Amino acid sequence: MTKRALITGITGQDGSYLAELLLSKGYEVHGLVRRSSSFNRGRIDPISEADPEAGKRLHLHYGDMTDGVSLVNLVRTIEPHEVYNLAAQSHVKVSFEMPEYTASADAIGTVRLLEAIRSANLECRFYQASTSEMFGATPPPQGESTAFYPRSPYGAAKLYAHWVTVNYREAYDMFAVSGILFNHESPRRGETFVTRKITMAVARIAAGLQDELVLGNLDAVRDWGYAKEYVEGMWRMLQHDAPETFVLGTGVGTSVREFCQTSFEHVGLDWQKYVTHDDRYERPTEVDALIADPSKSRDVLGWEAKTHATDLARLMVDADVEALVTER
Ligand code: NAP
Ligand code: G4F
Repeated sequence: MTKRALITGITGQDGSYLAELLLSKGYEVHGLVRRSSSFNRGRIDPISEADPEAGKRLHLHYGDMTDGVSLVNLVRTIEPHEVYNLAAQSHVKVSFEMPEYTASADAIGTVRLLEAIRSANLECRFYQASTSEMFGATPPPQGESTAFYPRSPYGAAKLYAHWVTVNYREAYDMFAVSGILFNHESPRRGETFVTRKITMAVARIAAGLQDELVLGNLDAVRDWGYAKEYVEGMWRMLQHDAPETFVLGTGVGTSVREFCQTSFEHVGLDWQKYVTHDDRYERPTEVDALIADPSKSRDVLGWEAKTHATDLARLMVDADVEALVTER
């Protein structure tokens, strides 16, 4: 039997890697896409171009996490065996500027989707893209039983989504899984997240196209892993024999400053000559340090991060250097 999966957020970093993974496993993949006045399929169009046969099993549908009717109709039409809820307003700083929209898309959007599945009476496994931002001010290491203390409207919205996922698991016996993922990056990372902002700037500075990189807090510590590896962890969570909550991370903390240093050094440059500071990139409340305790995922799912921050920075710089060469 061909398994059908529905991915919300398929046009994003994780959605595109997950779609590739599921197609490579023989799934029929359905993706929810938002209507946009400009092109927003740059991460997924190459999937069908690279493998037209797999592309025939990839289907895109318009919808929005803020529009419950579109979710109900989609779930009833597709009757998916697995739903991966990756769609979100995922930028922490932006969530301070758009708290209400962030809550609607990230928190209420999740319960809209869970209700769409429940009301359709489907035997369907559900994955919720939860985040280490939910730990916020609680010091590391952070694992499945660490107390939550979100520090942004994004973190608070995701915490609601996490708890409503756990509640639907307990109240309705749904196979609803919450994957609490620490930061994961890649050459497909959005350009306003700090790692990609740094690696793109490094490539441009090395090519003589830019002379400065303006950043905010350099002291923040994050547990940065490689997104391509993390989508395998999401899939494993839904293949496990019981619905649970799992943390994915590398277990290694790296500061923004260190990530900068590694990225600039990779092209033979001294970061201190190029990086300047502007308060506009600071947040009203910051999350100082996120470092995972990923032992449950290792022991139960056999999942382990292979790529850590140093190699990740180098592979992202290489990709951005290469992209500039191709562009020119
Ligand atoms: P991303 O690149 O920002 O992708 C977000 C996706 O959500 C995009 O496809 C976006 O569509 C879609 N989206 C946003 N608002 C929507 C709405 N109202 N209705 C429908 N779709 C909407 O995020 P990501 O890095 O791949 O992360 C995937 C998920 O994991 C997110 O939920 C994020 O919060 C969570 N997460 C990420 C990390 C990380 O480090 N990357 C860590 C923990 C958790 P457009 O392309 O049209 O904008
Ligand atoms: O790259 P960031 O914007 O990622 P952040 O806030 O950790 O959130 C990401 O990871 C979460 C998982 O923990 C996800 F849930 C979330 O969706 C997103 O993917 O910022 C990382 C750190 C922050 O401390 C920030 O203050 O970098 C600091 N930073 C310093 N200068 C900057 C900048 N961040 C951004 N985006 N831009 C700067 O110029």
